[in-house]
Amino acid sequence: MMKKLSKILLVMALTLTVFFAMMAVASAATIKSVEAGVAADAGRTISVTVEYGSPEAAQQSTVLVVKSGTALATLQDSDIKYIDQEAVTDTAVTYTFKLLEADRTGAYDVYVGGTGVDAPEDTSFSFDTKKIIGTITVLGDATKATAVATDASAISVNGTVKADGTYAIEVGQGTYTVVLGKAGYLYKTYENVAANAAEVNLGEITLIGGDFSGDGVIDIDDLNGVLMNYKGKVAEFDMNDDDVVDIDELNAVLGNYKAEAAKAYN
Ligand SMILES: [Ca+2]
Ligand SMILES: [Ca+2]
Repeated sequence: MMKKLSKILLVMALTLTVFFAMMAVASAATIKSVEAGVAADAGRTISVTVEYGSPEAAQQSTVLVVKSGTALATLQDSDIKYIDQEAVTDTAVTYTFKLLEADRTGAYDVYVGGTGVDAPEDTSFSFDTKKIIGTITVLGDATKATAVATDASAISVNGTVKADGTYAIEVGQGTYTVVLGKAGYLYKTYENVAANAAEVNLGEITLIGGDFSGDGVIDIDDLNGVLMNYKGKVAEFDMNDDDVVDIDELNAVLGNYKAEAAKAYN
């Protein structure tokens, strides 16, 4: 980890040196093309091709990628999404790279330069945002339901659930595990959801009530919880948001007793 950080700091220092050097010698650098999401894993592979006036004019080429709007003057380590340097042996240099999975949405600025370049040239690219949508049916306030998409790197994106139960999770292109839930209900899991279209609709699901402990099974813990809080105003055990733990909750536990999240929705 420290080694990696040191390397980043070293490349940063080199880059800043290059940026300063650019001001001293005048020459031309042109970003010929920036292509984002052209490969099989579209949305992650970026290709930046830079053309220089001559190989001698830009002995070192540098490319820096940051989120759009990042101020270079106050650049932090965490702002750097990609940075690299190449020796220029031709007039064109192509960088092909991937961003982290967490950085698959939104717009980015690309800066290129080199020794012998008068000013860093910049351009930008953006990834398409995909939407995972559907409808959650629950008793009471649907806006208290949750819709979360998690990628292979365990990075999660929270969606929004409207009062009518419709939800939308905005993600970058990729494959996700989507979990829908609400306090007092068995969560519903969708595995391997491929977000590869503008909208991916998971359809309507009615959540099964009675899991107040949130452990994915409706059992004695949930029954005891409802009985101990019976006629109480305890939000944790109130699945229909009527401000009382009563027959509704008891019926849900008894009616769905022994139901498990992993099987109940199949
Ligand atoms: Ca439970
Ligand atoms: Ca209630």
